[in-house]
Amino acid sequence: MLEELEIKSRRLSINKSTAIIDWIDYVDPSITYDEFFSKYLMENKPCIFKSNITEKWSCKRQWNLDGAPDFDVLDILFGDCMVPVADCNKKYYNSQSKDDMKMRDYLNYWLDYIKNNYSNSMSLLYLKDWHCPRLFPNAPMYNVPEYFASDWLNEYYMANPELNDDYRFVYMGPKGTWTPMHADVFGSYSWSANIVGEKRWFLFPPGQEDFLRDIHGQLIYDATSEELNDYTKYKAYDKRALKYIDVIQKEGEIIFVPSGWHHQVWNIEDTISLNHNWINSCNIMNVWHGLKKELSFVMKEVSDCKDMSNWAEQCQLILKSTYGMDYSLFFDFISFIARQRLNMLSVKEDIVSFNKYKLGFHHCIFDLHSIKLTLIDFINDMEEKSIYCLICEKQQGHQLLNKILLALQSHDTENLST
Ligand SMILES: O=C(O)CCC(=O)C(=O)O
Ligand SMILES: [Fe+2]
Repeated sequence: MLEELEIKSRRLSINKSTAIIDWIDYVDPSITYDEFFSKYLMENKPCIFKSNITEKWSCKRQWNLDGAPDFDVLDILFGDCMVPVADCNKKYYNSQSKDDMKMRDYLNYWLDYIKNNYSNSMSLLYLKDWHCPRLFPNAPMYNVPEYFASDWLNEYYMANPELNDDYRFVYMGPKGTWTPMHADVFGSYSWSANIVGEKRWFLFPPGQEDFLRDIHGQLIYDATSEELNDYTKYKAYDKRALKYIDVIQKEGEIIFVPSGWHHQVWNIEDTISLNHNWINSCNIMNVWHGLKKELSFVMKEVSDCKDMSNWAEQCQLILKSTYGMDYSLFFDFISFIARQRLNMLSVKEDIVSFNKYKLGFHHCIFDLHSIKLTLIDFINDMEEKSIYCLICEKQQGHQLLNKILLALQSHDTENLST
């Protein structure tokens, strides 16, 4: 039996900026989906779910042995797999240098590192961004909690396996491994659950990262670095004005990281975590604005070649390779999500996420409403930049918009429209 993901019939608040807060709420998994939706997703506010939320997960039973990673089990399950590993002591541009290695070799390194008392004469290796759930679809691991189940990004990639991608990851590493300052891909949300161990998080409300940029606009790599006190380089840094959350996430807890919040993360114990990046009706506008901003940036960077006949195409290529998404992919993504919802209304086809949840009617309307607003802005932008024909065929954007408008109209959504 599928559980329904439903919200109250409500308005979408647009152009609402995130409040600057320096505290984080702890929430109990007795919170309703609708309450989480309005309090945290719509408000773009972080929170931590208490550890009973992961109590029944099979990976907790299997991978965690008395609060430490069960190395034997991990070796049996995944030993032969190639995994992406970052070297936390090697900076590569504004990230860590990464390589692939065999899981068995990684586990042996980890055991060796513990045996050597976490000696800093050894490398500090962190297995991260591993698409474990996609690579081992039959291994029972976890149930996505309902709060995170309206997940368009994974809905799109899981329904299109030929794209060979998704945003469901496993991270694991010894005490001391860390992730430098960043905001998540495409301005997505993330949720992260500790299966073993503890993490320390610095979370910066949107805009606060500007205090941490150097005179060239480059974001600091490590927010604890002494470099920030160099006024000639970090002129915007103001220790007393800077607002951020400094919190420890314990074993079993899940942290919700909102859209556009920069963060830096340390494993303060040997830690294994699971995380998803996700996009839905509440942050799709942020994602779109992020993409638009990035294209403007690319266009400015290569403005000296504007006379080239295929300049606009080249800009899209650069956007895809540096940002991971271009306008065509974005259009394909929102079109897919919209079509699923239009089908749900017209031919009553269920939208099922993570084999467990089915989208409720009001949720579906809310989703379509947010796609409508995004699509209007997207079409305007393509027309302004004279790239409509480059991104979609004929009147594809307008046709989709019309279908959405008609569907919303026929489902009597007067009270929802802005
Ligand atoms: O756990 C980490 O090291 C980083 C996780 C992260 O950045 C995220 O979940 O968004
Ligand atoms: Fe992140």
